[in-house]
Amino acid sequence: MAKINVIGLGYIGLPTALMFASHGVEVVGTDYNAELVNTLRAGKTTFDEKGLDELFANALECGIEFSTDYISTDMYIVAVPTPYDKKSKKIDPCYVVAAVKKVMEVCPKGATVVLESTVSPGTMDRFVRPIIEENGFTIGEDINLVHAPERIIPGNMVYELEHNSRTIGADDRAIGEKVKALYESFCQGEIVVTDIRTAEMTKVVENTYRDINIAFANELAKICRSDNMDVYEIIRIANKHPRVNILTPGPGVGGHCISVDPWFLVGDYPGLANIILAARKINDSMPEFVLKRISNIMKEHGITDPAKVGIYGMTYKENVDDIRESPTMQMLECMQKHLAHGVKIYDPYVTKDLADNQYHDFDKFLNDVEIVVIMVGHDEIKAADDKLKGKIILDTRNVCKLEGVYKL
Ligand code: SAJ
Repeated sequence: MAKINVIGLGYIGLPTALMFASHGVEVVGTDYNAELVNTLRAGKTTFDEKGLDELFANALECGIEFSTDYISTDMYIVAVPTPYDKKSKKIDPCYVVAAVKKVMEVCPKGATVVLESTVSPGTMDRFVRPIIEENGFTIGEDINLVHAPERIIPGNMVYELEHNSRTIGADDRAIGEKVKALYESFCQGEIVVTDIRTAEMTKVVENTYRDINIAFANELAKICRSDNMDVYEIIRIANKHPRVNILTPGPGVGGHCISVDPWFLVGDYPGLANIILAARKINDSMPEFVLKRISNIMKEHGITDPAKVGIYGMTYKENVDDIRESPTMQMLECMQKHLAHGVKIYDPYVTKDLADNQYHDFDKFLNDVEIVVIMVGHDEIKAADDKLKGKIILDTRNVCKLEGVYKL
């Protein structure tokens, strides 16, 4: 079995490295963040994820190593963030570029560089190939290039790593098949081999499809709110049709994937990516929509003091600890603009102080507020109907079963 160097030990790189290591592949995981590497070396995982601790223990037993150094080997898997530039909406490839440059410093001839990070179509051609060539390597002869975008969903990563289908994009079919065989060490799903540009576009399309579907649900929520219809009941019934599958409305779309990747297409294909842009705008408008709902509910109950409002949930979705692009954080920003200071906030998964008036105790939080705004449907709040009795509740996730709850 090959020895691989996984570059980037975040939400994707770490579980992937652990999975390879647990299935007979010799793995060194590399990250430039020394604190993160030290934590892993001390035997601790760096984020909450179902099954991750067990997988970590297994990988340690199998000999996985962690380092801030890149190592010389014949297979690299790069899983670093790919943000977008807020102004141009185009991909910001700085982390990918930095990682590939570092790989070039240590890799021997014949090595394969696999990029797992999601990138806009053409990124490999525009940004990655030139780095390899600038280092005197001929692609296809000295270095093989592969794009194998990840597809795992936070909250169910370990299961999905083993069971999802995957895409492998390569210039050369034989190299694609070689990398496919490596992933088959743990992946039981179908692995499709294609070219790099198709793999790049396919991944972005998958997340964009989901963003558009959620935007449709969110737009329906707004229409239904304006004319007093129950959006959840309507979607529930519509979805009984064998060819309808509408997703669930919510307070916005967060995370580092669905709320980011569609922008790549908007940035690169202005004038063509129209539905995609509209969907992004609808989803980004949801935190402000929730804010208006809060303000109307306060008026209805004669409440003027924002300190009586408690926001439940800061993460971008349920049962994860990731707050990137989270609707709650977007709403807090909006509140600052409207000078609605004083609201209280709590999330069982967020232990660091990230906002004013943040609580770390659920009961204390509930005790101190009159209105509870459910922004995230963590298991904790789903099981808390008894504790919520007597509160005014705005449930943006449709998880509370009590009577008289306000919905989106
Ligand atoms: N959301 C809704 N309504 C829904 C579903 C989601 O409002 O019906 C919201 C969530 O609350 C969250 C956001 O959308 O704020 C995104 O969450 P998600 O669970 O839909 O997706 P991610 O971002 O956690 O993971 C996605 C997945 N992509 C697809 O399902 C097509 C995952 O498979 C990808 O691997 C991941 O992006 C990624 O890394 O690209």
